[in-house]
Order: sequence, then structure tokens, then C-alpha cells
Amino acid sequence: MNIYFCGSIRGGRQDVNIYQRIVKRLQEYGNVLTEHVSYDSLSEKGEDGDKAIHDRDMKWLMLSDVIVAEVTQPSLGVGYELGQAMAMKKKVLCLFRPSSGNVLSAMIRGASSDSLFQVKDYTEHDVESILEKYFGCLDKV
Ligand code: 6K6
Repeated sequence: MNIYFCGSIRGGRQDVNIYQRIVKRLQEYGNVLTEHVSYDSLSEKGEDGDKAIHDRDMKWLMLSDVIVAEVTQPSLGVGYELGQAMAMKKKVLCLFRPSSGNVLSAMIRGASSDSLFQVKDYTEHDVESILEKYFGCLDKV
């Protein structure tokens, strides 16, 4: 199974430690195409041109079976990826930490109307169990 992980890059890297925990757990369920989103050393500038990044990511998005997005730190890129994933009718799980004090965009929370597009609130303590539950029920989505 190909998994596409989304997390903020130019939107801010405050949550990179939680991205690493999520990616580590996702690698138990499948092939994570976007492991680099969780790298500590990722520079905000990027080494490839923006067009190359966009085109490669859209190709990976198309190839993916499931998209998992950490949406606590707002990111235009993650919002764009989620819109594209929805248009492709992909399975999407969005993870949001209310304890951050942020309020999730209505365009993300409000998009969660069926099992294909799910939004789960979580705490740092239960992220692994939320993923376990989601991937355990995936064939029913
Ligand atoms: C590193 C830092 C800035 O640019 C880079 C190079 N690369 C990127 N490489 C791969 N995916 C990227 C890059 N920049 C953004 N993305 C995609 O957009 C990722 O899949 C993230 O989920 C999302 C982050 O968007 P922004 O708007 O927060 O950058």
C-alpha cells in the first residue's frame, strides 16, 4: 500500500517531531512516499525547483492509496494536497491536535462528511492508537 503523508513545510516546522512519530508508524502499514516531509534537516528553500516539487508530489498523490495529513500547523501546500486528493476520490485521514490552541479550517473539518475523508482530533499520547484503529478498519472505508 502506498501512503502519502502531508505536513507543513513552508507553513512552519513546529510539529516536525510529531510528523516523525506518524511517519514511523505509517511505515508499518505501507510504503510512505513522502518520508522527507518528516526530516529534521529539510530546508525551507528546497533544492529542486517549485515546479519539479509540485509535479513530483502530484504524481505521488495519484499513486497513493491513502493520504494521511497532520493539519495542526496550517499550510497552503497541505490544503492544496487535500483538495486534490478529494478530487481524486482518495482515502484521506486528517489529524488535528486541539491542544495546540489552533482552530482547524472549516474547509477541512467541514469536508469530513463520509468515511473517505475523515478528520480526527488527537493528543500526542494517542496518535499511534488512532493510526492503528484507522488502518485496522481501512478495507471498510
Ligand atoms: C523543502 C522546503 C521547502 O521546499 C522544500 C522542498 N520540498 C518539498 N518537497 C516535497 N514536498 C513538498 C515540498 N514543499 C512542499 N511540499 C508538499 O507540500 C509536501 O508534500 C507537504 O505535505 C506540503 C507542504 O506545503 P507547504 O505549503 O507547508 O510548504
